[in-house]
Amino acid sequence: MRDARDDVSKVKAAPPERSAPRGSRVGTLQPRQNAHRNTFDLSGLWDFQLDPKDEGEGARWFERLPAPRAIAVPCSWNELFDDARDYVGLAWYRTQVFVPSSWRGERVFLRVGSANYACKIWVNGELVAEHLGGHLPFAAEITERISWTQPATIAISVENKPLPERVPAGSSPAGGLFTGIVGGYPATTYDFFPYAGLHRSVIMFSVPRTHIEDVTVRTTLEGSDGRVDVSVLATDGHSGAGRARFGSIEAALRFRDGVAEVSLRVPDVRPWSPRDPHLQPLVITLEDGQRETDAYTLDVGIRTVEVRGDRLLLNGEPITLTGFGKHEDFPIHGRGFDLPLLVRDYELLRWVGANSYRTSHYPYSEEALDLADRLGVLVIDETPAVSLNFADSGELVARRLDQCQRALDELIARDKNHPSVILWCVANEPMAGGSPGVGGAPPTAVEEGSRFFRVLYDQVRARDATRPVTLAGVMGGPVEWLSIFDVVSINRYYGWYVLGGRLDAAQAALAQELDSLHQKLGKPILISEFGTDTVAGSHSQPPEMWTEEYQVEFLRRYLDAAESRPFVAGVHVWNFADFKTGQGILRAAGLNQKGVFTRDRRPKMAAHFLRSRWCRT
Ligand code: BDP
Repeated sequence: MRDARDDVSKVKAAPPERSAPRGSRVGTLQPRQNAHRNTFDLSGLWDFQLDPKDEGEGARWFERLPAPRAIAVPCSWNELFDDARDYVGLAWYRTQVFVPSSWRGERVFLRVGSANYACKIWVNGELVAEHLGGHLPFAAEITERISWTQPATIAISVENKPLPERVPAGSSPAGGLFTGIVGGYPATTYDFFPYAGLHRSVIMFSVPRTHIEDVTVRTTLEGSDGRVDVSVLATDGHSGAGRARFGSIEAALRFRDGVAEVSLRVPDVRPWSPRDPHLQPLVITLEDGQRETDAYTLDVGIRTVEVRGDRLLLNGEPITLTGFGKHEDFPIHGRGFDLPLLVRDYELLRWVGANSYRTSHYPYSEEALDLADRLGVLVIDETPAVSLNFADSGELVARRLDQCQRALDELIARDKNHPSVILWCVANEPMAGGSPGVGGAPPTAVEEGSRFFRVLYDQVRARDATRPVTLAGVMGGPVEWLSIFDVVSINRYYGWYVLGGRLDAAQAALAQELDSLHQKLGKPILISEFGTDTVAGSHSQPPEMWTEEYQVEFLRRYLDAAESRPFVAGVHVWNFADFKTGQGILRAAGLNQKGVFTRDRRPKMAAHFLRSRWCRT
């Protein structure tokens, strides 16, 4: 047997990984096309080459790839080429493109929506950006790198090594739930396929020299009025004027050191809610004398979210979440951005009567949140921190904390203005030891985890005090960690991983745990995961595990237990659709089959059952 300590000592020797400096706002705002700004989506066929010997940088592959093949961007590389499916290492993307000549005189940026995991960008042979972590955007200014008479050569390297110090950790010396047994190969610490590549669009965009760099909107309700607090950050310490326009309400902005703040009162407000997802454009402009020099428009929904006692309130009224944990996952595309799938998924959420979902286990695309805003779907926005293990060395834990903090900053910066985002979720199923509830955890692991999550909780509240915060806890995990958060989210599998086949006993165990958690913590509880693997088309009477009947009966028990307890703020079935995992003896055909829809979105019996329960009102 290999000694886990070997891995830890290797980590100690490695230099810390680099990424963009924390706090950088470049590329935070979603690029827009308007009278002052331009966008140029570079989606399409790019050159691509795997670099298993890590020779590309030395051999200047950022100029020319020696033996490229064509790849689709955006897309995971894994299901496009047989030799890339389980590939671990570095891979290169390259394209050439003319920057539109009408952009001369503007500032030009390149923005990558999501590159999983470590990424470097070169423009015309110069390294312009480095970033760590999939799922969140980053950008680099390339104005000075452009030759207006030649096409720009853009090269992007993406590397996906399952290193233990990353988040999510590709491997964990202490082991964990999904190491070995569940998702055997490729080995991961989590239960989904480790897709890699350029997962979202690469966009070139231009903005005026002095421009709006960030906008933060906070909304409140005061009687029948709404209030929209707007904070605008402009570049270069701008100290001129601007304007905020929201319907018929207009206010002047006076910038000092690049910052302007204004509070807009909206009489007879029409609050944003799932029933009435009312959005209205907020237009921010910069002015130079009478001339408008930049503009940025944001759709704003006025609403409040808060926890009071053991209730979760939306616009001051208790809300019960119905919905799912999801994945960004589809055949061929893998985790690559898929707009038709996104639209279809929202249609199915509406059909089944779901009002919400969690972005398990990483941030989803910006378009997913734009659509949620428009359709009135409530989103629990989760970071990539899945399966943190506090039995690993202090050194590893410290390095993961750094990654978690970066990801949280980037996530909140990106998503803070979406009315659909009602809760931040800082982690999924952290563990104090190899297997939850089995013991063997170092005595300090729970304490260390508490310190870790306190830091993350405080960080979220410092960045955004308008939304409650949660953590999705594993079965048997420490209650101390749950107690730090505003909403107690629990993933529970009574009737599947434990008490399999014994649904009465499972329901009793769930009820008992819900009541005791409520008594201990007095906070709203969300059942953030519960589900059974179900082979579509497999039936039995009486219900047996893996059949469609069993999935229905299992879900019925959980819904009944939740509905009779007003402190249960919601139920999120695991999972919306079947999704790809590694290969292993618990994942037939390399799929987690807990979906109520199949991977290609055909309803199982459970989808009809949920519809009958959730569409009653
Ligand atoms: C939970 C995890 C989730 C898994 C699920 C399962 O949060 O990622 O896919 O269980 O086992 O432990 O199906």
